[in-house]
Parts: sequence; structure tokens; C-alpha cells
Amino acid sequence: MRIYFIAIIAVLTADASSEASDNRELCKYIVETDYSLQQSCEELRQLESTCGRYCFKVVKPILEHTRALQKQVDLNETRQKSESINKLENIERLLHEKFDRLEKQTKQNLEDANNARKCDDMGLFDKIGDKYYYIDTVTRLNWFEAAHRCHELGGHLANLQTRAEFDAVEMHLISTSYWLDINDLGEEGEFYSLATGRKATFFKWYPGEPNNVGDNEDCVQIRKVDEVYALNDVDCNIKFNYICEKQR
Ligand code: MAN
Ligand code: CA
Repeated sequence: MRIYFIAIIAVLTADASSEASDNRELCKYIVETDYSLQQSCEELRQLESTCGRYCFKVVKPILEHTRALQKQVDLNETRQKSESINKLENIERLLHEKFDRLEKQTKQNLEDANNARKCDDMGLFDKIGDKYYYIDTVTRLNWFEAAHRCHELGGHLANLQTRAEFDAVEMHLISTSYWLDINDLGEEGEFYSLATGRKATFFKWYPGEPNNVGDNEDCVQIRKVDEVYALNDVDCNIKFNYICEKQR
């Protein structure tokens, strides 16, 4: 807010000058009508010439008071402004803090949800030796369906790469037959791991296997014969149980 004391001066000046002009008019009239009144007219003229100083004396305290008020107003405005800025800065800081907390919490929730999902998915898988396996004993699928099922569970058909891995898994088998990831679908007699896309590294074949009976045995099962589990190549379209494997 601004107090326009300049306007007040203008008004006062305007009043003073119109008063002076009124006096002049009055004097002219007096002189013309009654000479004896010339003395009073002279007094009026003197008053007019001293009015500037007089008016200044009258107006000065008002001006000073106005200036003091203006200062007060300016001070209040400055104080109010800085209080408002402080309040806004506080609100901004609080919002930042709240936003940071929310961002952290959201990240944590997302991580927790992901971990929970991972745990859920791992629910079917058991740690056997150094790896995680899901040994299915309830659903019989052909080799392609079994590969797809393991993929759906976030894994792949088991890729038993060493004697130790084979022996560890064998301890947990119940059914007679399970699909593994080995196959020679690409080239007869060249056995590859579906999981790695490379040649399989470990084989425990039954004697006489792989024999590619009917020229139609391109997938590998782990089969129990006389209480011993070993490998046999067999028709991919036959339905067996299966073993899935998954990295943690
Ligand atoms: C069946 C099939 C063959 C296997 C022989 C072994 O014919 O399972 O894959 O080689 O048995 O006797
Ligand atoms: Ca065979």
C-alpha cells in the first residue's frame, strides 16, 4: 500500500493558490469600492506572500506523520512478505520431504513385491545340491509341452551337467520317467541341451542307448529300470513327468 502524500501537497497547493487568487479578486473589488480598506488589502497580500511558509509549517507535521506511516506500512509489508516467503519455503521443504519419503516407500514396496513374487515362483522349486528344481510327478506332458511348462514357471527343462547333479536329483525321484532338456532334434546322434543351446556335457546312458528306435527317438528321458535311474532316447511325443530347473 502506498500513501500518496504528494497528492495531498498538490491539493493543498491548489487550495492555497485558488485562495490567493480569491484574495486578489477581493482586493481588486475593495480597492475599487472603498479606498479606506486598502490597508486590509495590503495585509491580505502580505498574508498571501507568507502563506507558503505558513502552509509549509502546517503541512510539514502531516508530511512527517505520513512519511512515518509510510515507513510503518513498508516495514509491515516487508515483514509480511518475508513471513509469507518463510511459510512458502517451509511448505516447499515439507513437500520435498514428503515426496522423498513417498518415493523411497514406493521403491521399497516395489522391491518387496518383486521379492515376494520371486519367493512365490520359487515356491515350486526346491534346492537340490547347488541348483533349484521342480520335479513334477502329477502331470504327464510330451517333451515340447514340458519344455513350455518349465518356461511358464520361469525355468527350463532340467540340464543335469555333472555326475554330482545327476546323483543329487536322482535321490528325489519317484516316478518311472521324467523329461530332461537333452535332445538330438537338430542332428541325429548330436545331443544338445535345450537350456544352453550347446552340446550336453554329461550322459549316463543305459547300456545300448541311445538307439533311436524307429528312427524316431530325439528326446531324452531319465528312466528307472531295476531301481536305477539312467538315460534313454525316446519319442518326443510320448507323455511323461518332467523336471524343471531354475536359477535363483
Ligand atoms: C523301448 C523304448 C526305447 C528303448 C528300449 C529299451 O523300446 O523306450 O527308447 O531304447 O525300450 O529296451
Ligand atoms: Ca532309446
